[in-house]
Amino acid sequence: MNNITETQYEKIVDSLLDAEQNVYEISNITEGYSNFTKNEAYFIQNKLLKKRLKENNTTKIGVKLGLTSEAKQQMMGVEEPIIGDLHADMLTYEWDPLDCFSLIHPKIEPEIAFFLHEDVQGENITEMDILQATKYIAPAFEVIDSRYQNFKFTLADVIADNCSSKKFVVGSQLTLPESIDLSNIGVTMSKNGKIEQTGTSAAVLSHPLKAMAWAANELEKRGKRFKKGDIVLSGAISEAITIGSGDTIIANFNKLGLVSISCR
Ligand code: OOG
Ligand code: MG
Repeated sequence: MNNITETQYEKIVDSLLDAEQNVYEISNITEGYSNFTKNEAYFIQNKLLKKRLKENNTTKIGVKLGLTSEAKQQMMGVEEPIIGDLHADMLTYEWDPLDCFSLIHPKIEPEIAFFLHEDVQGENITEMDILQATKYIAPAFEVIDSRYQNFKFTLADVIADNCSSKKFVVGSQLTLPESIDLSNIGVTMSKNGKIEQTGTSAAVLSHPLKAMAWAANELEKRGKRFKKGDIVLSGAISEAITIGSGDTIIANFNKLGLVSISCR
């Protein structure tokens, strides 16, 4: 334990929020505080989210899972995913170009979004429980924009930074979750007409519903939960790609349709 004082926690939160708001990179928090635990990281994340809601005058509209793909976990040397919140001011629309000048070093990744029409609560939440609570699924993009230098961080750093979340876009085609096999949805992601990444939903903890059930149980342990009305991003299906001004990115999901965004 680092025995971080209340004042130090506040300084950390302020530095993360200021980096996001004023678009610059900061050093990893773990450089100043070694042996930073996962619990301390979620404690900072909670404080950051509370302050962000207030300063940006926004609301929580969902949850994001991260590092659900084995490839990403291996890269980070971790064995479990991470969870953050989505705020209303992070939602952007396909027809509204993304302002890349307000972003630090953005990357984009394809994900399956879940729209929940019931709270998910209780012990040992199953994939079936998630399916029941899901009204629709849709193709989505997450724009991640780590506040850390060169997009480099430890697990504790990225959790504290609300898991690099910045923006997200949901495609307009909605699908009933029970109408398709979610275990193997192929995705191709192109930038300016050239395919840059391909993947399958099997990369998301072998099945997105498994990732969702894991997250619901993990949230429960920390006094949070999936709520009726939440949009949940279930984790990247392929590696993220760098985006910048002038780029148009399209992801084509087998059976689920398309999602696209342009950057100005
Ligand atoms: C961490 C966030 C990862 C995902 O879907 O795997 C994430 C990062 O790579 O910056 O959002
Ligand atoms: Mg993501």
